[in-house]
Amino acid sequence: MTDEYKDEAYWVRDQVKAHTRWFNQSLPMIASENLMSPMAKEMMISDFHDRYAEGLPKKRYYEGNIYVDEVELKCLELAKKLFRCSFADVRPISGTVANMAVLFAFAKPGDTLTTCALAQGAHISTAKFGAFGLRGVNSVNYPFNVEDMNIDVDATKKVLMEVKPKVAQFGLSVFLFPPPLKELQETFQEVGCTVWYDAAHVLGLIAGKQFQDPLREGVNILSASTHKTFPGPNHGILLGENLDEDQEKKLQRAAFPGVTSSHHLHAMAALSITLAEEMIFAERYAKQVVDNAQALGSALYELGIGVLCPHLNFTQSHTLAVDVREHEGGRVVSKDLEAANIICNKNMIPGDQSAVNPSGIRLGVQELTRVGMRESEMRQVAELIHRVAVKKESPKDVAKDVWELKKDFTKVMYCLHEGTEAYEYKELV
Ligand code: DSN
Repeated sequence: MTDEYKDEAYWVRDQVKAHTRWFNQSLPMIASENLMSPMAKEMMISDFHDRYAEGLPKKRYYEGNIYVDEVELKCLELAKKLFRCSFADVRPISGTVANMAVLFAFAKPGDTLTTCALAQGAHISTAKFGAFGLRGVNSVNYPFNVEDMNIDVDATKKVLMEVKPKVAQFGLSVFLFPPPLKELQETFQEVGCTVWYDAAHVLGLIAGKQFQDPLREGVNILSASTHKTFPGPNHGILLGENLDEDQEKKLQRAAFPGVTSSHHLHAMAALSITLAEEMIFAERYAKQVVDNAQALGSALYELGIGVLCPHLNFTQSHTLAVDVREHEGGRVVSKDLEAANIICNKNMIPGDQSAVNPSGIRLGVQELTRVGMRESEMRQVAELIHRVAVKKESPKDVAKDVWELKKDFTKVMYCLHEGTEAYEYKELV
């Protein structure tokens, strides 16, 4: 019996090792993932993982938090510096948990919020069956211009004036272009709503002064996960600007004890390190991410693949939305790409009714950029995708060429200890 469970423990470890080897050989292109720096990763197996901290630094319920408090205070200081804002809370343990905290703090059941629709790329937490629904709020969707994959400004002004939302929420999971916050700012003021921006996908771009600067464009509260374009731990963050004391307290109370008891201290330490690293590397990294996404968009488009928004240079972020309905649709194409070790996801694109059988795929270049790829590699990536998706070559054959390309890009860049192997499993001896 003892041996049986010992074998199972080792079996699990073997699966993780096999996964790690696979990703080393692959082109990971899921738009919501990234690689942590070696120093940040080290924090994930530190003793911080095994401890508890409830409340705010220096006001904890438990003892034993002397060093934890110092790290969390540093984390808050770095977050406020990097994002140039007056409020930060780093206790939400994920992006969705951060969103739940905002909902608890700023909306009551029955309140009306405005947001984008799921079919237009909104995050699942804004859905009736997600965090919005759980909080019992009513949501009204912004009119969306599918040609430009963005909110229609004039029609949205009318909707805001009509429904007078308590909170106007922005942010997408297929986040190609900045929402027109500046253009809507006057209307926000007239309506008197709180403006909330879910920056999960674009946090690293904002840190690197790309995409847009929501906290300078009328946003009061920014929530995010910290592991997409921002290359930190799987964790959450809340940032705020122009909040009064009462609003800040409400957010803090929502973070604890509202949606967490102890937060994840190892991840908070990893976040602190990533924030410091991003002070040094964010601008260079974020610029290359956007350049790479546009280069990949244009290479795919030249190969005849239906990347959305060619008239807008395809994207201003890390993400491309690609219509593959002519090539058997998103479900088939994403599976075939996976078999060729190109990892992406099927995705709804405007006009789709079915999330399980959509016409599109979503591609993100932030991880390929993180391992040092640039525009010339993006052209090679486009050819590999074309061979699988359009020419229907055997994925196994293409996988060999995927490895030919990837083998020179397995080290993590744009961080301290740059050049460390990125996909390494360190075994106990
Ligand atoms: N659903 C994740 C994504 O965009 O992939 C974000 O939580």
